[in-house]
Amino acid sequence: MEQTKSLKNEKIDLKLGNFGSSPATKPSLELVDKIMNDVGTSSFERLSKQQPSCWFGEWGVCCRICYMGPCRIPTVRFKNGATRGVCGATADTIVARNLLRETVGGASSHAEHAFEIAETLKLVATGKIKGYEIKDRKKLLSVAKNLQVVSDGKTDMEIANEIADISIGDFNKVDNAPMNWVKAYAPSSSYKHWTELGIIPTNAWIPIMNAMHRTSMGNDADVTNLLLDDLKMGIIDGYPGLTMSSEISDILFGTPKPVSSTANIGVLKEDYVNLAIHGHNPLVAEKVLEWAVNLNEEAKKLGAKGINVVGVCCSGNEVLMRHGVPLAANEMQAELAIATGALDAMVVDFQCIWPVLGEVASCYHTKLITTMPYVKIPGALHIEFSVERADEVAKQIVEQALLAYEKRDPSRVLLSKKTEPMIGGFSVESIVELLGKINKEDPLKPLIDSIVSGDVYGVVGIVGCPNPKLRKELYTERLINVLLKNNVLVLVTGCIAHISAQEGFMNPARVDEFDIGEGLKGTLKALGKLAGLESLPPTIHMGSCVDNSRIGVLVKLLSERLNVDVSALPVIASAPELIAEKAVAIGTWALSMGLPVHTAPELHIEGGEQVKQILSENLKGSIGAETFSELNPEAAAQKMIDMIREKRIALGLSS
Ligand code: BF8
Ligand code: SF4
Repeated sequence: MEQTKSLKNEKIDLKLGNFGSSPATKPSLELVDKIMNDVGTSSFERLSKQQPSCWFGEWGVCCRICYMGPCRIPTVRFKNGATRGVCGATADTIVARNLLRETVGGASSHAEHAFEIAETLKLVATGKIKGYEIKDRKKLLSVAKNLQVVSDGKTDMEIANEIADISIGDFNKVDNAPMNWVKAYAPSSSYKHWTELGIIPTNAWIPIMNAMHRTSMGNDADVTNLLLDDLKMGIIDGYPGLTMSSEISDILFGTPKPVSSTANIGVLKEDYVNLAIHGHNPLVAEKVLEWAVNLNEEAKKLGAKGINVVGVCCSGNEVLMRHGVPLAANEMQAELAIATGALDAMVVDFQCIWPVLGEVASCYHTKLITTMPYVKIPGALHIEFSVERADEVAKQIVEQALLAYEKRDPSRVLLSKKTEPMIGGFSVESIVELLGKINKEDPLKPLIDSIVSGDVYGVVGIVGCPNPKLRKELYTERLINVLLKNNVLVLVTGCIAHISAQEGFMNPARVDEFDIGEGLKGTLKALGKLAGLESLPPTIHMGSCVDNSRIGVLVKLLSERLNVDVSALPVIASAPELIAEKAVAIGTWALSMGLPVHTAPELHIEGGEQVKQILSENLKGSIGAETFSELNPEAAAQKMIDMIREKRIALGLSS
């Protein structure tokens, strides 16, 4: 701690932000010193070296899609300079094209994730692979029903085969019929708006190709036309992306139920072989977990007490939700998990895996193992994964962790023993089951009653990432605090779930410790008792980022049960520490459904007056929703509460 004290206040603040403010997380601050000493770099150090950041990029007015450029438009901010690119593109055209390309990046990530899982279901259903099976028959039947697959008289494999064909077909069909997953899972009011706007996709791949085409040099320059396509890309993200991924993963691996676990870097254990699972693909994560169990005795032969599997970012959320694997680190903390010197291996698949991890791992005994043919990282050991060879590959990965354990240098280990208890695993099914204990015939009614009475004033889905730009201010924790105080039910996913768990917002035992509004606290306690807990946790963990689909399903159920437009519900989506294009795509999907969407930092649209006008104003007239940005978390929370109040008044509820 000597060194910490010797640093300037500003630097200490940065460190506080990195691990949250709770007593459980404070000991981990030392890791920031350690990574600077051992490796010479950290996220905050790299961020500081990027300052001042380029405002053209931040405002979205830099275009580099052709070699007459790069072009940038200073006149959106200053009096002098270019008003157009060499080709004549205006600031608004450039901003709209850039935004659409960001959304394509996110939608492509989620679509490929879904496609790989749908292909796996096909291989399982046709008996072509052995390592996976249908674990959740109930979910199989419910997905079949949603997709209008007749189940009667068919075997599970036949049903699964039809689901797989429909899912894969949604990517490669070339007719003009709406995509099956969109028809099946979109809220009816949203579907109606999309039909009127003509933005229902018929296929996942063609619109992605078209969006890249139309945003290349010399094509679509019409801002409204580009933004309509942006909404379509959001729909692609939502259904043949998020929803297909979660629903088929549930069929293959089980639908989550409430589960106890622990969070924080302290979940790494000195006397165990520590193996972290990082990325997003449950096809990899589930197998590695299975083989860690299979090879547990091998660890004991090496003198360890066993193999301790821990989760990082969304793969962590996947295995937490289904198996209670502890949450070690969010995306931004992955490098610090390695810097403990106690992590023997980190296996990664796709998305949110920082290239720096190779360099960090090479400073320790840690084996960083890449698995995807399209995600290789200098400094990592590549063991290529395929579902056909899943068992063999997962075994090799765990064996690498065992080999690395023997090389661990105890003198370089810095571990905290502090962990934070948590409850996760809230699928829609588990929430409905819980509410069904109050009203079996109409399980949503108790939740609706709580909203009507104001005990639950509204609902905010807080999703996305830990952004070093805002982590230092503890943006997410502060936002959650204000919402809870005002009786707003907070649903979380992704890395926000990690932040929330580390802060204690998922620990039912701390429900009296936080300043939670009496109505919400009473509701959490009453529902918790029904679940056999002292209370539900202050924030409800609904899963990984693809599991935002679970929030989408809940929104669909509520709007259809109440027969109101999604935009009328007192529900808001927030990405308070936005990083990834995926988060932009998820927000675009939420917006397209009719939910107001808050982001911080602001989307890269500041330089596009018309773009801003459409997203923050005009869309209210068609889909009933808007985007807004607010960099102060308390002000953002207040704005959400005000919006919820307006919606409540419009619904005739108490304000
Ligand atoms: O998909 S929350 S930093 S890990 S993008 Fe990435 Fe953001 Fe974390 Fe999960 Ni989601
Ligand atoms: Fe410049 Fe137009 Fe080329 Fe963009 S497309 S870089 S604005 S010339």
